[in-house]
Amino acid sequence: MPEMTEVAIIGAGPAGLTLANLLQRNGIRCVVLEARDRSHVEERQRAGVLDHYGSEIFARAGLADAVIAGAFREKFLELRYEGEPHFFDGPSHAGGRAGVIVPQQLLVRRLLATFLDGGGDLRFGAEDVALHDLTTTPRVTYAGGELTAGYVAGCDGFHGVSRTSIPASSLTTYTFDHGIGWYTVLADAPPPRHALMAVSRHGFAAQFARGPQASRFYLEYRPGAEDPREWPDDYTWEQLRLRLGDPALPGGTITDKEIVEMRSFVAEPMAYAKLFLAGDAAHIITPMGAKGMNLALADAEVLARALTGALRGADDTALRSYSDTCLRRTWDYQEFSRWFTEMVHDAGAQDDPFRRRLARARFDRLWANPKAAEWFADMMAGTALL
Ligand code: RFL
Repeated sequence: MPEMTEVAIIGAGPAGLTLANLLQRNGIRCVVLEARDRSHVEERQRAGVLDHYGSEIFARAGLADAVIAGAFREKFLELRYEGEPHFFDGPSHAGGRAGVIVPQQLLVRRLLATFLDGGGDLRFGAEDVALHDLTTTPRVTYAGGELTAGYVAGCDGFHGVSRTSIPASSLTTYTFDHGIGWYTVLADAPPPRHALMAVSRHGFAAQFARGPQASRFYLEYRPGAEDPREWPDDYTWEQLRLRLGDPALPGGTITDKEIVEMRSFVAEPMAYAKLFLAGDAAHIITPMGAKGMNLALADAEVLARALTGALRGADDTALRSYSDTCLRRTWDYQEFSRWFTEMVHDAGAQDDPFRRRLARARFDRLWANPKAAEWFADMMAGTALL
């Protein structure tokens, strides 16, 4: 006989673990199936910014102390234009609201510990997950077991099995290639005083804190014309100094190198029968604007509330509108991410003076027009939809 649970959650990333914790607090039984082992999940370095809306999700659930204790609040974003600094004071334009720096792996580690300490059922190394009978009584099989569940939450990222279990005829997908490439390196190098993005005729670059002695850098590159994975580290540092306009930028050991696909993707609807997609399983967004992880958390909160209503209140209204609710925020953030991407990349475009001037106008508006500044600060804080 297969085991029974109320909600089967596929994937223990930010979306799956947030959902698991919120359901646990609402007294809903759930089982999390994670393909990888615990150390892999806990070590995966990716996002670093929890926006104001994201941190409020944990505050609302009484999880702030467990999950975001010690995180420091971001005040300024430095937008450096050909070496000239411009400081954007987000909190002062967004009623004091701002994001906090929380490395994704720390968030994941804390969510994992909180769920397990509360008696949560999380199965690592659950390979070959397959979903069956989604329109009747969902069944989930995996190497070593089988579950039946009232509902399935597909939180298994872009390459997971959940989205691909939906018949193609029931899904519309949108993909957009931003036509640029990003190379990211993690380095044992002192973090910047403020989150830093630099517009330069040599290409875009950015630097973000990833701990007291660690920075994540991003460098634009031309896909197809160059492969930055072949760049010697010295050349990477030379490019960073040039683009950040900081010849004295201290170097350090580069501990990780990755290509970030500057691609956006949305699957609609985010639900099929008793399967609900959350996070990267349903949408991916460029890192510009730092919304990927935050969208995953926002989906998880909406889904937790909707599942609780259906399972405890016998009211599936919120579950039926789950996809529409989450897609509104998803498209809003996709547009914001694209707007931001154009502003900081086109501003350095050597080959297109018209686009370059448009991007500069977009940039200047943030300092010249308080309403534009307010909108930008609200989008950064994740509070524009409130
Ligand atoms: P995740 O984090 O991919 O987690 C999915 C989990 O599902 C597991 N899994 C499976 N489990 C069972 N069966 C299967 N068949 C499975 N297939 C997969 C995986 O092992 C994994 O544990 O998705 P989730 O939870 O939706 O969270 C999404 C976020 O991780 C993602 O949006 C962000 O990391 C994106 N992102 C950033 N977001 C931000 O908000 N701010 C940032 O600054 C930021 N920087 C980044 C990023 C993503 C990056 N990469 C590499 C994609 C920087 C980078 C470099």
